[in-house]
Amino acid sequence: MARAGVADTVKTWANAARGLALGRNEKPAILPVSRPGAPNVVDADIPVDIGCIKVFRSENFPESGPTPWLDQPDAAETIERRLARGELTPKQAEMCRFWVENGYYVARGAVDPDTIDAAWAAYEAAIARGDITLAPEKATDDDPHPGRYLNPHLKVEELDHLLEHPVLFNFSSMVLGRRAIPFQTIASHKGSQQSEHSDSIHMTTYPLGYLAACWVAMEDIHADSGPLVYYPGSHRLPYVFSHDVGISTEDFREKGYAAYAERYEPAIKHTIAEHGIAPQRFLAKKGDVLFWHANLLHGGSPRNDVSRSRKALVHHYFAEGCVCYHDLSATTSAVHGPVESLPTCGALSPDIKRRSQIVRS
Ligand SMILES: O=C(O)CCC(=O)C(=O)O
Ligand SMILES: [Fe+2]
Repeated sequence: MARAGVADTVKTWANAARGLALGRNEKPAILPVSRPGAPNVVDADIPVDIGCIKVFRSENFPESGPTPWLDQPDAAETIERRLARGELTPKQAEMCRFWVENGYYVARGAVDPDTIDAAWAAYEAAIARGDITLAPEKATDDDPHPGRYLNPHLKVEELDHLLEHPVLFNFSSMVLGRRAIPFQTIASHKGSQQSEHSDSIHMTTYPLGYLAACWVAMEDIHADSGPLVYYPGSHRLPYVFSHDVGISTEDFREKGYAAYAERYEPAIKHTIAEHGIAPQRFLAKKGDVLFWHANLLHGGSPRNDVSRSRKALVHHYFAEGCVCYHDLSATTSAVHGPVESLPTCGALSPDIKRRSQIVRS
């Protein structure tokens, strides 16, 4: 996208953002129809025999649709058509239009404070019991807060229930256009200070774009705690994968995240500067939620005051009917179980034309 395009969009939609909110009483989005009896089938225009993919990196998959409905060139018309048919409420249509342009959405007060407090207390109790052990991950010697924890919902029932919270699940399903399936959760006591990135290099889908994330503020977020930052409109820039920035499978195996810090992070900083996209900070109140698109650039801003906590819970959902893997580490996602159980995509189709198109790498 041209430099002016993204910058103009950002200005236009910064105003529109005010006043848009998904209240608790908002009618949930109409769920996409899921095909009964076919939960493990990959819905891609180009069939791929997943069993033949030996290295799960984006360059080993074909460029295939379908593109998520809100990323398609006719998204605006589709939204109006669904609105006219009563499949979307006027408010949901407004959210979808905002998503198309900006790649994020802020839902103020989406989760009620009592639910938040109960979920966080249960997380702390699991830590106190020793069910969960947090690494110190000290940013400075005097950093009093512990590190992040991956997939706490597998240990804490209250966090597991939050994955099905109607606002979080329905919004994610609405923008994905398919049923949202939990991919991963992350709980944190403090700011991540993570460099800007798109989640798609870490959590990748085939076909591309079927990931949606939400960040739930588990307390009021102070400006000096290192709030989440995001770059409106950046989701419309091209996806950048390991291959695009010269990180080979061996590079990651040998150097790990040093290879990512060396090649990927500077490339993304360069892209942001080149397109002149201004960051926004998520200065949330407890229970506010920020949703973002699979390719929206975001990160953790510097923690100006390390004594301040920044309690948050992130959900990453993928959509039913896609393959999930990790481009950077070239591994399949645990959500699929062992590789042998990965869905084949058209490989068993009775349609010979479809079978002959199967890509084998
Ligand atoms: O919480 C943060 O600062 C960043 C989180 C993030 O990038 C993610 O969970 O995808
Ligand atoms: Fe992220």
